[in-house]
Amino acid sequence: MEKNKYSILLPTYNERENLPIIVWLIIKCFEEHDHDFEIIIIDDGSPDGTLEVATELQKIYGSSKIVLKPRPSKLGLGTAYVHGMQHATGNFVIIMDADLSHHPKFISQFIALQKSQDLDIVTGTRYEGTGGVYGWDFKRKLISRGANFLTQILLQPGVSDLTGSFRLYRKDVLKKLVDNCVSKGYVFQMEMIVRARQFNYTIGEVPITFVDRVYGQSKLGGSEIVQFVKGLLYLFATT
Ligand SMILES: Nc1nc2c(ncn2[C@@H]2O[C@H](COP(=O)(O)OP(=O)(O)O)[C@@H](O)[C@H]2O)c(=O)[nH]1
Ligand SMILES: [Mg+2]
Repeated sequence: MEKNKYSILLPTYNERENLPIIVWLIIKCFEEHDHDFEIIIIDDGSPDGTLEVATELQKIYGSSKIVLKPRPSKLGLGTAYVHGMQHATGNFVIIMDADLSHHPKFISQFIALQKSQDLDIVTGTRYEGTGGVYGWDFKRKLISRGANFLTQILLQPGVSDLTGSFRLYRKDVLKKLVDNCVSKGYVFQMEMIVRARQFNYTIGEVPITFVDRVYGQSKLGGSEIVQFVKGLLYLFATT
């Protein structure tokens, strides 16, 4: 049997403090479990010099492990994933935030679950079992819960965390989903799961703890919430 390779997509915007730590943790996780991997960093011209830090990391760990696919300016998270995916050489793709909200220690559980049930997608969940959210204020928790609750009612996707962005995909499955997704921004994560259900892909869930970023600023704003509701209603009307 051919060995699996995992391509980890790390989109970054102003993550110079977080990047060395997350990269170190990812590498530690993969070396412990002897999985083949590459980390693809998609930096969107971060003014804080994240790309220079990434270049240093590439010198340390080598260009087969750290792949740099920068873009000149902040073009958004959705297209950052697409851009990264186009350069992925693994047969599996892992998507996660670079701000340490997603701990790489969960990746081995994602991989084990995928293998045990031959799944197409494994998604982290903050809303099942031992999963949880730490460091968010009441408003942010309410928004996330509300978005998940609304989506559960309208679309019944059968997955407990629809807005999370810590996931593992078979690469061909991810490609098919991306080709069929219409939304951009935060609603994109939810649409991916809804489309996956449409195509009858198998989805597993691993409880994760999500810890709010310590360094830097979140990019969630009011316009993202409006976009989410619009996208949700669009999917409700069309699927
Ligand atoms: N390449 C790229 N990365 C982005 C962009 N916006 C956010 N990110 C990264 O995407 C991840 C999630 O963003 P974040 O602001 O933490 O979102 P939040 O956790 O939902 O508040 C982090 O690793 C960010 O650095 C963008 O426009 N381009
Ligand atoms: Mg974050």
